[in-house]
Amino acid sequence: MWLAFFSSWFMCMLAVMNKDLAEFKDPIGDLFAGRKDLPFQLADPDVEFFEQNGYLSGIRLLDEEQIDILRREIAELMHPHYQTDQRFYEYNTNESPDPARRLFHALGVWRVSEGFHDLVFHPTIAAVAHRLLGGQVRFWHDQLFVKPARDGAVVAWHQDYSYWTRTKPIAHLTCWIGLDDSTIENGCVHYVPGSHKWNLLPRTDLANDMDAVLEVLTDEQRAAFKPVPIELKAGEATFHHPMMLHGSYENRSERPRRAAVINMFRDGVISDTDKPLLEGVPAILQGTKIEGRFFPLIS
Ligand SMILES: O=C(O)CCC(=O)C(=O)O
Repeated sequence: MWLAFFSSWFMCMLAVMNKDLAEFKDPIGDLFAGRKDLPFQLADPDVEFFEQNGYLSGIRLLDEEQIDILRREIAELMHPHYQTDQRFYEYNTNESPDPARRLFHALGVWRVSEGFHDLVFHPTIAAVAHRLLGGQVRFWHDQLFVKPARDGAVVAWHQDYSYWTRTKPIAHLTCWIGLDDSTIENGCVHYVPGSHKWNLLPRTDLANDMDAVLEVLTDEQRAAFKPVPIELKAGEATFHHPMMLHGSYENRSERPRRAAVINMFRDGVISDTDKPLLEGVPAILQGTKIEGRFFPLIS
């Protein structure tokens, strides 16, 4: 009898543990509930800076307690038993081809873990995105990037839209959130200011040769290739344009560099393929607006 009880309890726990949090189109808890009477507002010079340079950084999103909760969830999410979990759109324990240099990279975390689910609906992210995109905003997908201490791999120079050409028009935005202080030494993100006005560059391996894409730059682009490091305190965010050329070098420090990313687009963006837009998500026919429970409105 005990065995039967234990096994039905265990199955029940498994069902709860494997719940798809995409069913919730609003925050589940109140971890990131902002003050409704005092919504975050960008100043006009910030918007002008973004339009000119393609990024805006140093926006505080998280306090110590929130960072702590998300760090604990990351530690759990990195357990290899998640490798076969169908809720992830992608799950790479190491995206680098070099086993000595590690980059943990996962997409779809919001469907698995409550803190990361609710982060999608963070009121400051929604307010900034609404202003920069000039309209209502939908969640596209999330990402976790973890570079362990000392041996983190690079994230090669790339434009996010080179991964998203199956959606159009270009009306996307990325919010990168540091869960550790990110510095030049531990592999912070670098941007090439102004590169969001360049043409679409080809896609190269994400965690292999840092400079692979530079070979195709025009002379003019090469002259303008002046990367700036985006050093941030844990809990601060940086937003960038989908055509911004960016990347990050290896982690040479004694501490990890963990980051969460929320990718978004303006409501009205359509699918440009009949194939699933994300692994395991029902296809949205080419020419049809992207919406539904996997792409909730966040502002
Ligand atoms: O975390 C990193 O180093 C890279 C992040 C990135 O490529 C992105 O946010 O689009």
